[in-house]
Amino acid sequence: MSATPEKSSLIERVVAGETRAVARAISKVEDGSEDAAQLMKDIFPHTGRGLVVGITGAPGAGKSSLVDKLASLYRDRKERVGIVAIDPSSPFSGGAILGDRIRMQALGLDPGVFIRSMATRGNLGGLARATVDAVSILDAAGYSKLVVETVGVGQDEVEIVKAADVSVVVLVPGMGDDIQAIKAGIMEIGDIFVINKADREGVYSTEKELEALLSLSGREDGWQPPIVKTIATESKGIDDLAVAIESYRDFHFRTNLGTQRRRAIARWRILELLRDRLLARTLASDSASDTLDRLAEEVATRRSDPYSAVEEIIEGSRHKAAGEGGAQTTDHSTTLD
Ligand SMILES: Nc1nc2c(ncn2[C@@H]2O[C@H](COP(=O)(O)OP(=O)(O)OP(=O)(O)O)[C@@H](O)[C@H]2O)c(=O)[nH]1
Ligand SMILES: [Mg+2]
Repeated sequence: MSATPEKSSLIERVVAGETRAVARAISKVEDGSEDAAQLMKDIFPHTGRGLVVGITGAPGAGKSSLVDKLASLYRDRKERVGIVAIDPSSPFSGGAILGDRIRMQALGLDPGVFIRSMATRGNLGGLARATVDAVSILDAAGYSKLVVETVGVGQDEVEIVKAADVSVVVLVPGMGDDIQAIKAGIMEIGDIFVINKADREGVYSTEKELEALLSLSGREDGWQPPIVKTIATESKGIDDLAVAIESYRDFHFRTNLGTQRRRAIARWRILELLRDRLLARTLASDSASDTLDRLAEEVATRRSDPYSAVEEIIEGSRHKAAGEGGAQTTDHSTTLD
């Protein structure tokens, strides 16, 4: 069946690049509303044109300042820029949201730039999916550069950056031990490394340390991640960053690695969605939350264990599905048993 007129007009308006429609579509995927799935199905044929740039790094490294300057550079080239920032609800970066708003205020007034924050709070695991969907919506709306900013802590956020066409990791001078600490998490996902705040002491030693680390971790694709030095606050090095981004994209086109990466991203998106859907379906009933509370209590007081608890939930939802779902589900579970 075709979509309702209301829905198809939302798609049409998104594709026409209407800001309000874009905002509404993103809210739908963020809330996980009923018609979000149909919306994303309709959006999909219009995607795949923009370049997705993921920017990650420690709290306060200057990611938003860089995004701001990079966006201005793209605007000078008459490109439309979509920015999705993951609202850092982590205690590490208090006050950042307000700072972002102020820093990006000038951009926000430009109709060629769309800025959206995604909340990490209260998003039951769906953050990565919602963010990637938001990027797809912006892509469909004709934004040719899609920038995702995220603090490089937490699995979800690393996944989000991995789903970008180009991943930029932002460091600052004098991190020393920090480099070691974050190495495990985000070093291997960086296609480009930025040493921002290059106006500060210790740029040289940070660069040397980074070079040493990078030389150890030879990449399978043969790409040598460049190190770009920037001073975001003074708009210095932003051109170099843009050049690095373009060269990585060209490298991918030339070597056909883009196909591999796209396949890996597609696989990840399917699994992410499957996980979301299965979880939502399993916890869909009114009694699910009570059951969860009861099982949590049982595990906490050691009357049960987490494995048995999960088995009980799965059994429960299977029986429910068999009861409601008619012949097909029943047949299926019969063959399984
Ligand atoms: N000295 C100096 N300060 C900078 C530079 N870039 C950014 N800053 C400052 O560093 C602070 C943090 O910058 P943001 O751009 O908010 O950093 P962020 O990485 O987005 O921070 P979170 O989103 O909170 O993780 C601000 O006070 C900026 O003005 C730089 O190149 N040199
Ligand atoms: Mg920021």
